[in-house]
Amino acid sequence: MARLGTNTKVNRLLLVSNRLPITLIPGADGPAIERSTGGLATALSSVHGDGRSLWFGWPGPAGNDLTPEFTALLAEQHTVPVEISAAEVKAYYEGFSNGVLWPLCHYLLDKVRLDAHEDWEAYRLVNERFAERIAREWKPGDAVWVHDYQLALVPALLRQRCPEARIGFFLHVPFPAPEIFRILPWRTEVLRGILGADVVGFHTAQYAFHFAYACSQLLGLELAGDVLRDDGRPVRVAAFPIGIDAEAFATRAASEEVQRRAAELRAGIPERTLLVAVDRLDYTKGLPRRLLALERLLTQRPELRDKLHFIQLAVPTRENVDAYADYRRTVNELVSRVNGRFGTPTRNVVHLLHRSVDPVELSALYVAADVMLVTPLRDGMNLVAKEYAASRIDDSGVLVLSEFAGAATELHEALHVNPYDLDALASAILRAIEMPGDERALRMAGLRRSVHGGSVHRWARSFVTSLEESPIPPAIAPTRALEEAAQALRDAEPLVAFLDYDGTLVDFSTSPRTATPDRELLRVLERLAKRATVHVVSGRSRESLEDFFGSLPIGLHAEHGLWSRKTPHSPWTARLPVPPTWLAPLREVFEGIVRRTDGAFLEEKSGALAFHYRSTEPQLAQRRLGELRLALAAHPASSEFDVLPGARVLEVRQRGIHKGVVVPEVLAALPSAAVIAIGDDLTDEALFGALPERAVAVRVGRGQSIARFRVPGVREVRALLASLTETT
Ligand code: ADQ
Repeated sequence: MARLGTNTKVNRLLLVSNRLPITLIPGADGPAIERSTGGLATALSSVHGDGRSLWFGWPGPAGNDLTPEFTALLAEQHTVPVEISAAEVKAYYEGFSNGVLWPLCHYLLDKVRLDAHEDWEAYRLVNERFAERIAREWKPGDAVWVHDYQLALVPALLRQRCPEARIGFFLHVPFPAPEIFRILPWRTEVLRGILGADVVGFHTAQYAFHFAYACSQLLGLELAGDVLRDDGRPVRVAAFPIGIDAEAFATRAASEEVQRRAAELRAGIPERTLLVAVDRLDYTKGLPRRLLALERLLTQRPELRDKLHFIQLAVPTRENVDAYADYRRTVNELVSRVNGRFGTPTRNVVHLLHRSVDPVELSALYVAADVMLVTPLRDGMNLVAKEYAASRIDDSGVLVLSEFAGAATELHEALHVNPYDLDALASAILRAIEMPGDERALRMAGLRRSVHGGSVHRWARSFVTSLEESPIPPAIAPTRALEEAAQALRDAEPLVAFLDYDGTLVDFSTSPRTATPDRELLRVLERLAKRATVHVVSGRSRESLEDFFGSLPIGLHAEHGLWSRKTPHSPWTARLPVPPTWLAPLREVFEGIVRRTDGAFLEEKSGALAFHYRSTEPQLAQRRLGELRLALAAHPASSEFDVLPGARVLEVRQRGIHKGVVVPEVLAALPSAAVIAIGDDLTDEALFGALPERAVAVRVGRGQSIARFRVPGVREVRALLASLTETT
């Protein structure tokens, strides 16, 4: 696949975005299409258009009622329409995507609509429709690349339908700090949605870190290098900063037409310094503060009023969202205020052009501008900053750039500024105006090097390469072999079942206290106990297990086998003396560390201590873990306990205690019994390891395991257990 790199493991690339790069236009002379020249269309042009890719998205209102002519046009462009009704545009796009996720990702909390349950429903439904359409088209070997916040649920919804698909997700907006993201009532669903992907890309390493931290804090996942493990499946989380087609901007800037237009523009404002800003009229782009800073500068330096000319190009956007209409009013009022104070009868200082311009006009503005003001309050990347730099082919011009734009992490030679600090912003504008020519040239040369180095084509290819290199997730649907093994067990006599509890018989819940067995589970176990010897082997305390299963005729083993109660009403017995002598002194060590670790807590069992840190900031957690490990290694009784890392927990347990200790004891009384064992995490591997050769070991989920069989989740475990009690 030439345009997708040299790797031929990927067959086709399925691109997915809210809008298609074309809009269908019904007309009196027949149907037509309008091609989008927007950022995403340009960005993906290097991987779309050679016939080996398909693009899924909404082609505009005409796509909801396709004529045969439109269908043919769409197919010709290698696009697949996904219809979105007018009501859904309101709820899914304007209400949830742009009314909730957009302001949240840009840290503008006062604009987030939290009472958006109906809009969330529409968001979920439209995401399902996308997943459905893609699944219908997906074939083994195809890779899928989903774009942006409107479609955050698609990766997981698609993974349910096509477990073996390679799926990538790219977020074009910032991923906010976890403390901000946590506000979202649907935070878990959104994270889980994105985690359906194999590769998750962001513009900066900081956004990637925020995402990984949110997954750790809210879902208990751990980052190793740049990989998060979700149920054993690796999810690569990395920065892929988007670029522009710098060559194309440079060539257009040099063209005669652009040079002429730029010269005309300059001729109209002789002797003046031209300041330019180009934005969508979006409240994240910081237009009001830019105008306020200009007002402050002109107040401090009134002589500049005859020397400055500011063109603010603002493309109308999302005009049906309330916050945008208010914003437009604010901007208009500020422009009038500044012009009212500093304009002259013949000339205004600020010129607000409320429209989109064609590429030649845009390039002419870039070429003519002495100073470019890119001062968003928050921006995923910001392409305007890069386009300006690429257009300054004579190394002139100054870029004033917000430190809250992703582009600031790459464009070091710009004048970085905090747009919330009006004095700093006013000083940065002044410094740009007065910057000596040699400093301008030095800085601009650096900026141009940087934008030519990271082209948009390289961006698209590096993401696709990363996707191609991701391993194909193994299928974990119950197999025929497992069905046959279960069939054999159904007829076997006697039968012994060793069962883990959390993650195996019940789903994990955020609080261990709420993961109680439901009626269906109790019924399944009760029936199973009539035809098999059942043992629940868990890391939980005796009290919890007694509480859950005390009335059932089954064996219970608590704290990973330290305690056992083989039949109901018999006493619990411990395998080793409890509490161990090291428990009290180590508790003090643990408590000392927990006190200094926000979000961490200590769990104490009769023969074990556990340091839980899932709500702790990851770097702090790593530091404290280091301290704890050192203290444990140096402890005089260190040969009497094992240190066991788990999912965001470090446990210290009596040496020699693990789930496997239960197996020989139970089987001593039933040496030739058929055996089944089911578990979902690392501690269950010890159980599997102690089983006789003939046993049927079943791992829940995708994690590494020595078990011969797998099932995807709790539902399938229960079905498997129920099937063992069916009479043939
Ligand atoms: P946007 O928020 O749209 O993109 P930006 O990156 O600046 O922001 O891209 C805007 C594009 O529109 C630029 O290519 C620019 O040339 C063009 N444009 C703006 N005003 C125009 C006008 N008046 N006339 C013509 N063209 C105009 C989102 C994220 C960004 C991220 C991009 C890409 O919000 O942070 O950089 O996606 O990932």
